[in-house]
Amino acid sequence: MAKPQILMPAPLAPDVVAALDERFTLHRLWEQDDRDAFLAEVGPAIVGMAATTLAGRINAAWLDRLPALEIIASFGVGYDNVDAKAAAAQGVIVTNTPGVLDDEVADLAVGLLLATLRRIPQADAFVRAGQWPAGAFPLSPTLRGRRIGIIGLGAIGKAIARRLEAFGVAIAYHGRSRQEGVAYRYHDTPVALAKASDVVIAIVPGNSGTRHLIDAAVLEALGREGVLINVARGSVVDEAALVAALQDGIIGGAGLDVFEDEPHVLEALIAMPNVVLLPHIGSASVATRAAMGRLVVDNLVAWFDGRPALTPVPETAALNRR
Ligand code: NAP
Ligand code: 8YV
Repeated sequence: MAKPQILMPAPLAPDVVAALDERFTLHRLWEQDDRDAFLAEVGPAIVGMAATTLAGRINAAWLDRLPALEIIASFGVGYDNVDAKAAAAQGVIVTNTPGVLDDEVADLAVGLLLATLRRIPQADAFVRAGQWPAGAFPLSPTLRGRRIGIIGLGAIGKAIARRLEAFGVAIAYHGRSRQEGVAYRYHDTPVALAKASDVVIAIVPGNSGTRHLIDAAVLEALGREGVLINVARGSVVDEAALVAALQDGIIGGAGLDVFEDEPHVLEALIAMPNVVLLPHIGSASVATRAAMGRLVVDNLVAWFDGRPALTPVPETAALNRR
């Protein structure tokens, strides 16, 4: 029997490519000189896709070129790189990679928080620049006594909160609704949470409902000593308002793993001494990226073995029947 034909628009890790090569006929779009001509030729036979954020957004225009498509297996728990509603409308299942990266991203979020408050990267640069013999590194702000507000108390938000409990800090949260059985204090708006917090950590999905959820008003409410940590998506924070708030002393600092125009970071942010900048590495350990890659493969294998996909996104869950 002919193997199902899978399209990979942009490269995933070599072990993912190898696993898909073994089980499917894999088309590597990024290797094609004339991608339009290639898609016109193989598009009608494609039944599955292995997607990453590197491929740009998989939208209705993509779906039109792949009329036999059944499933898009996306690499990452956030799936803002795929128009899941358009996929659902065309009967295409979308899967993501939840569950296998929660602890890794939560570790990074806590590390970024400490790095931002205690100025760890700046202290490292100070030693390397040979400045220590000339005098001590300036004293930093502290995590002690801080109230932490988490925007998005989902799987990763809860993993962050569990870690922060061990640091002895007060924790509160905001989401669209209060969660049953959660002991942390709930605030029904981001502004109310920011007012009651000294640090705000964003860990919501990026979508039209969360775009610029953290705006000038939230930053104003966070206050002069306040710190923003964004490990969610760049679109969640109004970056222009953030730059203004940092420049004008409206908040005290920020730790950012994600940006509005990745991989481009505003020069204004790069120039600021009270900001720690990371290149979207929340899940980026060898082990966790491998687990995410395996889940991409496992979703495709399950579906083409005639079983339901393992981790469909909510928008397409109703289609996941075999
Ligand atoms: P999740 O379990 O689905 O949790 C998402 C949380 O966000 C839920 O608690 C949800 O609560 C809340 N939320 C959703 N829409 C909201 C809105 N409009 N306003 C306020 N809260 C809202 O997702 P997760 O696995 O924790 O991942 C969260 C996101 O983190 C991903 O989608 C991705 O964008 C980002 N992420 C980043 C990295 C990185 O490398 N930096 C790595 C992994 C994930 P309610 O439903 O109660 O509102
Ligand atoms: C990935 C992420 O780096 O899972 C997510 O939502 O942001 C990260 O784990 C990213 O999706 C890979 O492209």
